Amino acid sequence: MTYYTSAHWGIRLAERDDDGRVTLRVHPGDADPNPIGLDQLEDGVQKVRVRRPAVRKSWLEQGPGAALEKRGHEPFVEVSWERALDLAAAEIDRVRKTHGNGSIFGGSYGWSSAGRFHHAQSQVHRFLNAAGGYVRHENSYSLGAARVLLPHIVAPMPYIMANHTSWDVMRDHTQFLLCFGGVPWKNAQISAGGILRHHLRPGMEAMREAGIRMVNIGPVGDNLENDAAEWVPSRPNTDTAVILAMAWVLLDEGLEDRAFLDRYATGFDRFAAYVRGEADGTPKTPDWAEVISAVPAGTIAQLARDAAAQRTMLNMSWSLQRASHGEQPLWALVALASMLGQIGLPGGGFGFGYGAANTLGSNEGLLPGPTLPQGKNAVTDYIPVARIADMLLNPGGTYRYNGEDRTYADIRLIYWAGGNPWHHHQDLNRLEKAWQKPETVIVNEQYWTPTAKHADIVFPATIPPERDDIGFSTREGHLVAMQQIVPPLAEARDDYDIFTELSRRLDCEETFTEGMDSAAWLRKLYEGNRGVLAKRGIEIPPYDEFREIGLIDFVAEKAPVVMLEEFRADPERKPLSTPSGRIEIFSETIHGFGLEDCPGHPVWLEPEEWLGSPGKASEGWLHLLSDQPERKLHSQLDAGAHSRANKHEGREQVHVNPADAAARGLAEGDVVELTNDRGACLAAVHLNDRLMPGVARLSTGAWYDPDETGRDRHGNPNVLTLDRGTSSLAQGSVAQTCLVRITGPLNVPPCDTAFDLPRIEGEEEN
Ligand SMILES: Nc1nc2c(c(=O)[nH]1)N[C@H]1C(S)=C(S)[C@@H](COP(=O)(O)OP(=O)(O)OC[C@H]3O[C@@H](n4cnc5c(=O)[nH]c(N)nc54)[C@H](O)[C@@H]3O)O[C@H]1N2
Ligand SMILES: Nc1nc2c(c(=O)[nH]1)N[C@H]1C(S)=C(S)[C@@H](COP(=O)(O)OP(=O)(O)OC[C@H]3O[C@@H](n4cnc5c(=O)[nH]c(N)nc54)[C@H](O)[C@@H]3O)O[C@H]1N2
Ligand SMILES: [Mo]
Repeated sequence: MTYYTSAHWGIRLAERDDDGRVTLRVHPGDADPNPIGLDQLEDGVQKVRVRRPAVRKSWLEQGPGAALEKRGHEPFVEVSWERALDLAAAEIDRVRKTHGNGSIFGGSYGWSSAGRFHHAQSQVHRFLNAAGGYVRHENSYSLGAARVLLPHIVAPMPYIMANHTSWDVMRDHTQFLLCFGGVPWKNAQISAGGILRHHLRPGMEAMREAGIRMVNIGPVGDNLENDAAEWVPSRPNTDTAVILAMAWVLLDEGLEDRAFLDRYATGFDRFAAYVRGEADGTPKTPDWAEVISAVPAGTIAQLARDAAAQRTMLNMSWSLQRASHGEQPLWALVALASMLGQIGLPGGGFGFGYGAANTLGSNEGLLPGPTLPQGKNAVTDYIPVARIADMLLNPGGTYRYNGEDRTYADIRLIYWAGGNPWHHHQDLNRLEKAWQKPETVIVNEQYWTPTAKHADIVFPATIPPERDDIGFSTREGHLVAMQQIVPPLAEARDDYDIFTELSRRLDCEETFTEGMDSAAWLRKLYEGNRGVLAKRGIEIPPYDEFREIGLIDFVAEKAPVVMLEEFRADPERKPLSTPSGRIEIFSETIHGFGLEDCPGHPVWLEPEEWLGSPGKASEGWLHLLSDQPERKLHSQLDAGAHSRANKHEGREQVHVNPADAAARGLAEGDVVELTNDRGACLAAVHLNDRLMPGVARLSTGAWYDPDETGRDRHGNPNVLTLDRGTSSLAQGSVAQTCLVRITGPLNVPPCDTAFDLPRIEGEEEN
């Protein structure tokens, strides 16, 4: 028998042999499949599953708030489901009655299931809403700066995300693809909600065959999928300066498209005055930018002329806005694209994130899909997602966000389902302190992740191959009937069933379940979506037939996409949703917020720490990039064979330029310590001459594994990263702004502790 399952890395076929053993395979209809997750059911991964409900020992013995400094570092006691559910429900009830629902943090950020019903984040939000509400989060780690900035200046991120000019259009029309941060294939392996067909490699290959010139400006030379591409090394976090200097050249040589700027943009003159240096006495010339970025002035000037002379697509990686003042490079890019005047033309304008996920550049249909309604939240309070440690450490503290003065809640209880803050948050030693503030932490997890280990009550959750679901993602061309392939491991339960039991104990079962079990919900969500699609003239079979055929391919809905085409065609009748209806190169709204760290138009502001800080480079500091890992999705399946094969003696590899390694007496495979004021971790050296000297690269995803001193043994860059907001406009994560020292070689044993289970004791009978 063949069944389907699905994950953010792609649709998988499951085959069961005569002995009942299940093998996962990639989908044969995918031209460029990847092997992520094929090891999901293997022993190495199953070994780190949570098998039974567990409670932190001191919490169980002494109650909420006990021995908080031990959270994350003490044994668990396994208890029955009844006992664990009773304890959790009673604690949620105590907290909501004593402190109010505004003291429950249920933000629960993270990339849980591709299945649209068993999506843990949607489940926990629906449950907490039913139970009276919770403090939520806004935005994402991915796009913290962009999601706040873009609606002010051009269009909301969901529009931008879903309407990138497609690969086929670029192949036919683009002449020059100029990238900041590349178009990395490794990241386009995934898409939130799953993938039927991967588009990046075939798309880039077709562009290469069409002879389209490609240039990547950035610290890393191997993240443009094209051997013929040119690499212009630049210091991390300095792209804004390069873009401003390109703008200066266009102005200086009269190459800006005045007609476009007049008709489609506002505020260009104020920006131009800044670029010329009329405002601050510093013209943003290529010579000025060379000192900041290390890109030769002549190269900057020529790239500006080349961009103006032909059909040019500018692309910027999402990572650039995950940095100190991350609003600026993106705003500057939109300003530069406006000066080139090709926005809305086939193959021209700007892209923001080609290579960040499969969706960007897809020509699959923009279709609605099934989603679990989350109900109504009676609590209005929220935080920008990456401000979690700030909130926990400063209850009642104030901060600015998108023009508002806001106050942090006083959080007593955290509920997390479907995320891993010990993967995603910056400055983990700071998070360690913050995490000791709430009296109780409840986590639903499939695996004994560091987050599960940092909980008081852990509920074991099922994985997608253990449950039926519906896989869908817009512009990914499919609806897939995800099947239960194997029974739940040990005592694992679906998140939905866990929340059903809790809601019964909290007198909100009817609100949470509406009287339905999972099977009934799946049918309802599918049939509802079938009706919506039918109104658009798209017929799909009834639910039972869908479950039998397994996969619906929307290949007929494919059509070329040109971003902002309608706006260009008729800006009066199809204005943008910005206050002026046009592209805001100067934003009165943002200007009106009066923020020093994000004024009314794009500007160069020094990052909080960078290679240009006085003395830093000469003192041997390196800029650490912590990019997305090639062999996994964040921290997921880090224990699997595919991820482990890229580790050296059980550790993550830090890429360094051979010159930097030689200067420190380091060779391939040496174990080194990466340190700064915030923390330390170990990693194994990998020499890479496609990395700019002065820059190191340690991909994220290694499970946090601190020794007694707090030094991470496994190679998790987030013990080093900076926990600050991009600016008081967006308060996004600044993971890519980070200086470190690298020393070694160290004589230490291989890392074999990262996937250890916590100490688990059986419950005493009495
Ligand atoms: N230094 C640095 N840090 C970064 C970044 C960076 O570039 N550099 N990038 C940031 C970005 S963009 C992101 S999106 C975040 C990602 O951060 P996360 O999304 O938090 O990372 P994941 O490892 O995907 O965590 C998902 C967790 O959900 C669990 N899970 C999956 N499915 C289910 C389910 O059905 N039920 C339950 N209960 N649990 C489930 C998984 O086991 C896993 O532990 O990291 C951020 N952190
Ligand atoms: N395989 C895999 N794919 C993923 C993910 C994963 O975990 N694994 N995560 C997904 C998620 S949640 C997200 S948000 C996206 C993120 O997508 P991105 O944000 O694009 O991903 P990164 O890998 O952090 O960065 C891409 C490249 O940007 C470059 N870069 C970093 N800093 C700078 C800079 O200052 N200037 C310039 N010019 N270049 C710079 C680096 O060379 C880096 O390789 O990826 C998604 N795709
Ligand atoms: Mo992300």
